[in-house]
Amino acid sequence: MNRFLTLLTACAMVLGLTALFGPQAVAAAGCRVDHTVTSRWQGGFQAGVKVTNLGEPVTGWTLEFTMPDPGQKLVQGWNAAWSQSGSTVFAVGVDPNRTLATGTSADLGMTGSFTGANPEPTAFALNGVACTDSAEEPPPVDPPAPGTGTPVDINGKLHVCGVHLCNQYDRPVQLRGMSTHGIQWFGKCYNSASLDALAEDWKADLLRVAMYVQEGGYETDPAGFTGRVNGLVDMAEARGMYAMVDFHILTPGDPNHNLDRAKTFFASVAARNADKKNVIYEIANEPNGVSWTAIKDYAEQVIPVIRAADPDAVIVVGTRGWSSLGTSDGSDENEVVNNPVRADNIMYAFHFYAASHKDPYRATLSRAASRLPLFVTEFGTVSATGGGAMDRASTTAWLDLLDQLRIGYANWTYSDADESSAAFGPGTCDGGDYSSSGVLTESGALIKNRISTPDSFPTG
Ligand code: IDC
Repeated sequence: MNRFLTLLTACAMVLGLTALFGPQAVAAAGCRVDHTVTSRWQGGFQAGVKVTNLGEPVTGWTLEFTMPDPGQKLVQGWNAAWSQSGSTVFAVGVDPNRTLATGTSADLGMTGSFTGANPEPTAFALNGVACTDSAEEPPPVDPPAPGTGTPVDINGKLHVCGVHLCNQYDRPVQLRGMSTHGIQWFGKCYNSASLDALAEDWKADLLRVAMYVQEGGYETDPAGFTGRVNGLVDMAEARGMYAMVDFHILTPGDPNHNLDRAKTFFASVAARNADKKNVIYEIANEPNGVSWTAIKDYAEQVIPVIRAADPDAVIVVGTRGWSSLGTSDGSDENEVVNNPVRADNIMYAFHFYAASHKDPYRATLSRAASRLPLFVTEFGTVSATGGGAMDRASTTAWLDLLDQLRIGYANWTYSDADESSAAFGPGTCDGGDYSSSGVLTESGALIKNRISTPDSFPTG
């Protein structure tokens, strides 16, 4: 090859690398990868890959790795832009993972086909620098027990100030966390290991405890369910998280059907937990097929029962049309603005499922946010059935809006239910691992990414 051709080849290589890594990419000084094949089926597999940047911040980074079996093919990847060339797979960081600050991670996942015996990827490199592979390391030691610096330590007892939830410094805070699934079905998912993961890996501020009243819930064993809720309040408290006690009415949708049960339940739970700083009461999950005046009437009977035992806890009231502020019934926030519940220190619930509820619902929330204290006590990234495809664009639009308005939220669900709204793949709760990226679903990875970012709670 003459000198000109050699020079041309060298230029082409540099241009090719620039195209691959992007002009802003900086070589990472170190990285670590945790990967798990979460499921396998005939000829196919799903894997989670969590990459942690241990070096300088990188923007527009590329993670590459080898698929050792020549028959392997990338089918689909998420939380990055994925491609394959020969046996090498590339994942390029895109928003919200485009920049990886030092010490932060991106939870990626993929499905692939394979023909050989072993679909485990190997030889990971971030921007060309080899990563340590957790599969080849001894297991990590337990993180230190949480002490100061937890959400409850920093914020203390909460109260409503104007349209915001405020902390002990009278400054607005946004709590971000997860909802359990129905504790009558998924109790196995709420244990020391899973709550450690929620507090330490997810950095959640909040655990919402969904206690269904019907469907095998509270009405079948009032004392047993009251005890289980109290146990979860204590487990959240031990980890510095707020606990939202959700009286999960759903079918029938008129909360007055359960009025006596609500009074009995809340009298007991509020008396027992009155001295705690971390409890928020949610008195009616999703009223439906019922007027706002009937919901308000229920609230004005239940709230005094809670206040008698625990005078200063924040209470959240469900709203008409499955807690849509009436939107799903063709109404809007004005029915509440014009006829609010007569009580102090209360908020109103707003729920959405991102694939079903879009602009008209975002418009309601945006208007209502300057008139009413709101808490998104439940939302899903998927359709209102709890299943179907995740809607990433709509979820992102919603969460950006909630961040901007400083409205707190809890995602449905921190569970391994066999439905796309669940954060963990089926079977996760039968084992003890809630931390590997491989145990997360597509929804779980997206939500964990969002809520594990620093809170920056105001303290002055
Ligand atoms: C769904 C669960 C599903 C269960 C069903 C009936 O995901 O496993 O079979 O309830 O109990 C809500 C409700 C919440 C729903 C969820 C998804 O608050 O209970 O959970 N959803 O349908 N409102 C809108 C959606």
